[in-house]
Amino acid sequence: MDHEADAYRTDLMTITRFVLNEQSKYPESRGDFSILLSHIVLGCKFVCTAVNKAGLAKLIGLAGETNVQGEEQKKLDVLSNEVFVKALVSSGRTCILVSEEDEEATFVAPSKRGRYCVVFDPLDGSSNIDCGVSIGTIFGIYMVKDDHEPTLDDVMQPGKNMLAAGYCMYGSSCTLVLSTGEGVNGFTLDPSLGEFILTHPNIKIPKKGKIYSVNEGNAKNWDGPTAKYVEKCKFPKDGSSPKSLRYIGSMVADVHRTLLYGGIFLYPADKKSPNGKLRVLYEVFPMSFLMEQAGGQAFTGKQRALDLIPEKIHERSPIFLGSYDDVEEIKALYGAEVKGK
Ligand code: FDP
Repeated sequence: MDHEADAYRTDLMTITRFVLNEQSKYPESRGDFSILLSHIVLGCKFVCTAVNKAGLAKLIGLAGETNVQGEEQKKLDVLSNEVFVKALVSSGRTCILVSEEDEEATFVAPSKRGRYCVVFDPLDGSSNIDCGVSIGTIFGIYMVKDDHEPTLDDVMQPGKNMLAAGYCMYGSSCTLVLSTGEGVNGFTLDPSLGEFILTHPNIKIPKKGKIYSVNEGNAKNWDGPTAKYVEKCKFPKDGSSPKSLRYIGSMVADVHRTLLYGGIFLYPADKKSPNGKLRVLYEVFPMSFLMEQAGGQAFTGKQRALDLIPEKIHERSPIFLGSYDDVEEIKALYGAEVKGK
């Protein structure tokens, strides 16, 4: 890469410009989606700043869990949730919000209501906050079915009905990855401009990867196909090299690496958690949507992940997602088990 030329680049494709360009392809569009997205972007910028300051804020808070103004410090995930809920409601473009942090869905008051439903995890991987590991926000966007009073059915739709999905990773840089159903694009926050700039256009996941990513501490409780698959990754019998293991334990970071480098990310079912750990609406669906849009696959152990129809807003599902060929292998192992029964 020509870093010097890069530093003087003058034609910057910001996320706003990118989305407006996309919008201009649809003359009938009223710009509602662009407005909604600008509110999501604002939430991401706020959380990015808060995450960057978290270590410092904690040090200040050590004097007695209160900040300099004498107010009690809010936990970062609670704070992030408040920021996103307020930004989304004030956009005037949403009608139902489902957040990982809130037990019940939020129905937006009629005076501020729009046509979009947003499902999100404001700060995923939050058990990693205190040690400075990358964490992120994940979101998916649906549109209400018809002109009717919004109900929970509007969000209990299969992931394939999402209009858009994305995540923002708060890591060594702040990266927002977005798909509106026409490929996947990545934007990096330029802190001096306060703008997300297109840095990863048209992301395609390698067809096959060299990395597997799973919490192997759960291996004792895995089912046959998952155990066989991981064994194959470590001791391939076809003469290929073993895969490397990388597991951060923060979904956004593990999925981001998988998207860029290829390979497979697994959070399978096990004897203790028959539905796995990850949540369908705001973890499994958005990440599966992005994987498919990048040319990969996402599978639950039984079906294409995006075909699942959730019955509860915080439902969980096992998930295997990543490079097309790697997911094919795990599908074959589950398929063979079904045939053998
Ligand atoms: P966390 O518990 O830190 O919030 O679903 C949340 C999640 O992190 C994911 O981000 C991550 O992939 C997964 O849980 C990690 O779970 P394990 O600790 O069981 O591996």
